[in-house]
Amino acid sequence: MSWHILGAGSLGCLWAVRLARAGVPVQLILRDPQRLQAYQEAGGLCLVEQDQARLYAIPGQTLDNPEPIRRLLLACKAYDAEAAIAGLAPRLAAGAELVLLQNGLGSQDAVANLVPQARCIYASSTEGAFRQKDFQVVFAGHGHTWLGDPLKLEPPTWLAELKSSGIVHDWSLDILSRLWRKLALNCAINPLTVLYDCRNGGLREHPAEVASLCNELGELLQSCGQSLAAEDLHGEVQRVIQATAANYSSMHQDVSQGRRTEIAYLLGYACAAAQRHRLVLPHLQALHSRLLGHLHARGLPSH
Ligand code: NAD
Ligand code: KPL
Repeated sequence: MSWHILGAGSLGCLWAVRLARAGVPVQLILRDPQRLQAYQEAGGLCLVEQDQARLYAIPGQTLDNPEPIRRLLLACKAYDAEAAIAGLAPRLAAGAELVLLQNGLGSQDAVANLVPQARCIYASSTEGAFRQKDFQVVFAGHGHTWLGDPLKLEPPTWLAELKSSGIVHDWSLDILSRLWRKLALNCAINPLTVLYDCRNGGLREHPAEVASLCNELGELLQSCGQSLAAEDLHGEVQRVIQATAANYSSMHQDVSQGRRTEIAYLLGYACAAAQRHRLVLPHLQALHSRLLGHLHARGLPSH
């Protein structure tokens, strides 16, 4: 059975290439005929691994191609997910399965609500890839992907295909806990790196601020029924800061390159959840306001 992959960006390319070279049929979905033409002129997807670039001529098609979709990897940013699925919904076959690769929280439920006929599998990934130019992606960091379905514990039949493709993964029986934990880590680290314009390691100069944020995020996780995700959050944040000290966070990279951030699905989502639970989290809320101001001053969207 064929995989359709929407989003010829970093993670979309990384998945497409690995599936295709393991012999799994893949179709890449491009936004419109102009993008499809540009893709065809490029001759396919180029993946750079260990400084070696290789071109993979994976077939492409546009969003409005009539072919039914049974397995879809949604590999766009969280803020594009709902619109992308709205465009594809008429193509989803009965019993279609979707893998949602978006970081943060909020977009997955929005997508699942739009397509109740499909099975939505949520993913959380620590793999790293970036686009060097259109249709050329660098595999920058090996990592792990957790997949899970908040509504159904049974794993899908195609996990073996991921294994044979070298996509290191585990089936998670509590994917929401994984996504909340990652969201909390990202909220404790990424916005501060933007505001202090520093690498992750620069946050070692601001231990009190990091600790206050971790306390409040822990309180939020507890109130949201995510006590497992709250366990030793501060300890893990400190370990991540140490282990990734030389790196710029993904949000720092987005802002410094003038790209839209996923703030609404990270800190925005956390602050909205706090409000729903009537929690007063002054450090988290102040951080959100400062970050919104920072984005506004640079002409970047706040959603
Ligand atoms: P990206 O911006 O590199 O790629 C997204 C692609 O989707 C773009 O090419 C965009 O044009 C395309 N797209 C958006 N809407 C579309 C539509 N309607 N039709 C067709 N194409 C459409 O993004 P990415 O870095 O691959 O990130 C995807 C998600 O994975 C994000 O939520 C990100 O936070 C998460 N993530 C990324 C990495 C990484 O290393 N890149 C790691 C972990 C998690
Ligand atoms: O995931 C990250 C990111 O930069 O988005 C880390 C390295 C964990 C920092 O929050």
